[in-house]
Amino acid sequence: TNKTPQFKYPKGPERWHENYPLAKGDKQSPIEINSKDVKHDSSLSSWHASYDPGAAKTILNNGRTCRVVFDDTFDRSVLRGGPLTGAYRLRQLHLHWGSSDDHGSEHVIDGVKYAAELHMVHWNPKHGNFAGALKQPDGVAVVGIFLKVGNTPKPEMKRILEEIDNIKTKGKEAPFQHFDPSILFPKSRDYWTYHGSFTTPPCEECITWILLREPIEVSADQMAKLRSLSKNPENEPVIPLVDNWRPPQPVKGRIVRASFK
Ligand code: SG7
Ligand code: ZN
Repeated sequence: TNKTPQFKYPKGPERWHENYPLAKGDKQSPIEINSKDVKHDSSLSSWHASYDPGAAKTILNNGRTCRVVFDDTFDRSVLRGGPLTGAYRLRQLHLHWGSSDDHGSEHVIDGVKYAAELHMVHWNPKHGNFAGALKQPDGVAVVGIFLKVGNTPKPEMKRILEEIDNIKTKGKEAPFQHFDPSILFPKSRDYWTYHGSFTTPPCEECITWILLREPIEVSADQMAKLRSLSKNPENEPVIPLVDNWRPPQPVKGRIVRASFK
């Protein structure tokens, strides 16, 4: 029969290259960042997000992550500055997390794995549409924010976590309107930047990564809430949606630049 497979890429990340050769490319993500190898670049300016709360549309569980989708049909919510040329449109945000608080992030900083990593995905409208942008080295910009478990959790994460119960299983979607994702940014604008790829197949090498140095805090309860999502569709045996991160890939001579000393 031609039943649709349950997972698009059932094999682990170490075997993705068998079907997606780009996964063994020279500019793959995530990577491990060692502060001693980073190059401070005083020419790196600060980045600015100007987001329209009205652009938020829906929140969904696709069986691999929890994602908030934004209207990107015009320059409504945009990211500028930093390593970027021109304005990039916000398309979606999503998270990666672990099965316990001591791992879950994709990028690793000086050996530290955070409990989760939030990605805000933007694309360069000079390439016409998102699909076109994926084919260009300057096509996409992702802002990465680390989530760390602590005692002063960020109340701003509440809005997303409140919706978790409405999107428990794969394929569920709920309205998610009037939301300004810039409330999720940490205080400091300091960042690392490098050229890399999507962290899921086909792993296109089109991303300017902007990783924020300062993590935001979440509570252990908030992390547990995220882990209560399921990979399975409704009325099927429960498979917890956890450990949806790709491990660090070879740096292959790339230079990571820092906006700070
Ligand atoms: C998540 O990460 C999803 C994907 C995303 C992928 O699995 O949010 O989005 C969709 C539409 O499935 O892939 C093409 C794309 O945005 C990889 O994004 S990431 O490199 O920022 N982690
Ligand atoms: Zn991601």
